[in-house]
Amino acid sequence: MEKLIITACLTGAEVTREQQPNLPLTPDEIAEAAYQCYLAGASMIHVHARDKEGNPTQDYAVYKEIKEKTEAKCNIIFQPSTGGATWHTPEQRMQPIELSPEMATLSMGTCNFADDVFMNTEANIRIFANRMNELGVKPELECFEKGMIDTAVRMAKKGIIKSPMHFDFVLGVPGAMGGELRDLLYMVESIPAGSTWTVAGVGRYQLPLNIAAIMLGGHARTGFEDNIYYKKGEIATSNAQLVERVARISREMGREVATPDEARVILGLK
Ligand code: KMH
Ligand code: ZN
Repeated sequence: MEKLIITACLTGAEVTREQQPNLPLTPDEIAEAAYQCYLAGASMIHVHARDKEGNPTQDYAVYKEIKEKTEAKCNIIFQPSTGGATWHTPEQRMQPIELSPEMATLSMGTCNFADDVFMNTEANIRIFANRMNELGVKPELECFEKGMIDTAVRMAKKGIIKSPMHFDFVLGVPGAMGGELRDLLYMVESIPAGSTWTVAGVGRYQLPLNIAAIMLGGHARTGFEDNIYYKKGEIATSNAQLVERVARISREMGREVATPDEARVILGLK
């Protein structure tokens, strides 16, 4: 089996310091959290920027600062969000693509997102994908529902999305697909042969779905964007604590953890 790629989703757009006192918010804090996750076994970071007040921002300059500060510390793969927060405009959301990162997220459809709607029209998905193609940015295809996989496959047939595709199944968002094992299996069975995939389980689904990914040959996303607890009732002390556990379990199950350069090969980034 391929080595495991662990993605650390460090901050997200929704979590607050009140909920998670160890949440990294400033570029310095995010870069340091990225480095600690790298030391713990992560080969990629999924990044959401925050402004000086701690609110979600898609500002190019803030992402640039985070990218540069992270790259000064280690060679972890930098994957900015183009999802942002539900209230960001498509134009705001696209800004980090202009940094030409190796990867960026690309959400593949619209769904309810807790009390809000996460809006991704096909027209906008095409605009995001075209710009990523122009700049050589590989999309991580965020699929919150099985229909979003079907959209990706349709767009791949038209050449809008290049193959082999890399999927991220985001399971357990209130308003979208659940995070039971059968939900993951359905998603895994629905992607084209030759694709790679990772899974982001929200809340209590995070650890069980990470372990399922280790067993099934997929890859795992962990971190505060999706879950703030180490276990029920116990707030995690850092993103690295969550990464370290996934790395440890994977190694104990006989699956080694990929370095950033090994992850680049698995994902076709180099
Ligand atoms: N914050 C969510 C509304 C992504 O990063 O690409 C969208 C999200 C997806 O987190
Ligand atoms: Zn995100």
